[in-house]
Amino acid sequence: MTKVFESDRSAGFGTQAIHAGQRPEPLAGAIMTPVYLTSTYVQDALGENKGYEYARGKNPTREALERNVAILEGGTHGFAFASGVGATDTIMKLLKSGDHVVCGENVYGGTFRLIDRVLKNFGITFTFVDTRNSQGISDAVSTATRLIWVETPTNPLMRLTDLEAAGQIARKAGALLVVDNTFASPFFQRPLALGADLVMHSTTKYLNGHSDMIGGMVVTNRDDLAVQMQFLQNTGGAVPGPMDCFLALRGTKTLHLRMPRHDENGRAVAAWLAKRWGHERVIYPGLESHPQHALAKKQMSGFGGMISVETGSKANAKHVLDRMKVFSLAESLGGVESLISHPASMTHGSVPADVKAKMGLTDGLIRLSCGVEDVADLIADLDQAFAGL
Ligand code: P1T
Repeated sequence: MTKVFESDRSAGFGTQAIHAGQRPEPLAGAIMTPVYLTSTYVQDALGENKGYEYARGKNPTREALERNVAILEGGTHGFAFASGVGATDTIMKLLKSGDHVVCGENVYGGTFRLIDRVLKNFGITFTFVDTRNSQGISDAVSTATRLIWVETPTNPLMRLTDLEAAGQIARKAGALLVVDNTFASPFFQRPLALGADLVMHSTTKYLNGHSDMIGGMVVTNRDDLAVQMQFLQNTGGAVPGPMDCFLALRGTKTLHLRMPRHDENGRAVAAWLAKRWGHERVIYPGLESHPQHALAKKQMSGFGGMISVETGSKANAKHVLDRMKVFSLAESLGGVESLISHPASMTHGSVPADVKAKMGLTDGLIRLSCGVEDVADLIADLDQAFAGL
């Protein structure tokens, strides 16, 4: 099981981002954690080994990443997965037939698809609620509820859940609170400190930050859950390869440098869009016009680079998307380069039309992931793309 080095806890976030979970490699002192490309480990004698038996169970590169992200999230144990969805799938295997889950109605489309097309077939029931309203979460809880799943801010509607309130509801219900912290990253939001039992990430996004791998992560500070996650990680086997772990680990070393720039660009682009297109059509928790701006300021230390814009129609969305030059039209987010997407047909393409309509995800919505380029270029790009609208 990958437990953090306790000595890493005392440092500041930037020092932790660069060093936590890593020690100079013992053979030559290499400062970078080696990529342990191996499937197995030679044993000293029958029943005697160096703590490593087979690489599905443990890999030193993976362990360094797991410790690093666990520390950044303020947790004690980390578990890396082959994708964010793989992490979600593994968390759901903590459940059994008959269990009930309260889930945010607006979650990543792949999370919804996993629930709707796969997990429902295993006798687990789900109630989808608008988790902006804590009372709604509470009302959905039943005696069978074992897990509350929230994304905050949500993908793509940028809605927030009051994590302290959700944590209290979960504790009262004897259920686990799981928070998908992908959009905020641990630099801006630490769900474990606010009452979450498990934090989940698509490592693919801000943690890696360079759009060159797919990965997932789960962090907890509960020893009992860590034992179960370790068992499920090894037993389910959705583990990342060591090269992807190396890339993610290299990415986290600059998380504290990248996030303030994503945030700075996000704020400037959101302010420009609000002026150009109308405050009510620009969804960014950092804008005072965002209905949950006060909560965002309370539980997040920054707002990041994700912005959604209601263009009013699919034709308007297409007008903008087809003209972007610096922003690339692509799925994903959180990389150094700016991306733009059409959630209704891309990330949330597998969500049925009536479900999208209920949560307010329209064909006119576009989503921006502001990268770390020069903000003047991002705004100029939007200016030319919105021309004519
Ligand atoms: O793509 P993967 O690493 O499997 O992560 C899934 C996932 C989980 N949670 C959130 C909040 C996510 O945004 C994602 C992946 N999202 C995209 C690919 C996207 O463009 O929104």
